[in-house]
Amino acid sequence: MTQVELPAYFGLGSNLGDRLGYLARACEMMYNAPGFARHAVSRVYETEPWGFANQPAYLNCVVRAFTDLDPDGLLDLARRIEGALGRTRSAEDVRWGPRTIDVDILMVGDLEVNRSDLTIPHPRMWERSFVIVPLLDLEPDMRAPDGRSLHAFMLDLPDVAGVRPICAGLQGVFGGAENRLGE
Ligand code: A4P
Ligand code: MG
Repeated sequence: MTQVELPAYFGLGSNLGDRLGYLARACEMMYNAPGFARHAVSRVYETEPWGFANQPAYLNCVVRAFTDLDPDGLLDLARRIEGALGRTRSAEDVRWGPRTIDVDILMVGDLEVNRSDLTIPHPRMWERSFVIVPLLDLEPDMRAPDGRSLHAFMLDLPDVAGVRPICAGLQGVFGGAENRLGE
């Protein structure tokens, strides 16, 4: 059976250590992972912390890649990247607290997943300027769930002024070439 390739969007965030280096290494791992093709990445933004204010500023970006992986394959990749880049989890962790790298699966085509360990689309993505602003770099024609253009939707987000582009640099990690599925 031929697998259908869907566009998958990942939100990457880092607010500890070499933040740009962690984002670049996460992109590199996505580029080298089997089952993905045609990677693209937004600009990198410095963003005010969301959810838990008393922590350093984040760098955020959004990656799009076409994939034939199923939701478990995507979650496994996200966890492998977090593990490889020194993300630790413990019972004392503050919710929405600091981390070397966070990999959230935002959307995968029109797929809907509602499980205890995985929700797609990511349930909080539409509240977050640090997701919507970079997503707009990749998908200027996308519509928000309320039918408005993503641009109009973004302008009404309360903390949009706290999201500032710092560089356009990470597309180079993808070599400018297409990475074919399964190769
Ligand atoms: N999980 C369920 N659905 C998903 C999904 N769509 N993608 C489960 C990825 N994981 C998903 O994740 C805990 C578990 O959620 C995963 O193991 C997986 O089984 P987590 O990263 O500890 O996140 P969380 O506590 O569930 O919350 P949430 O809402 O995902 O928080 P974030 O996004 O991880 O929050 N401020 C700025 N400016 N920029 C940021 O990047 N990030 C956070 C972290 C807080 N504030 C921020 C930022
Ligand atoms: Mg997360």
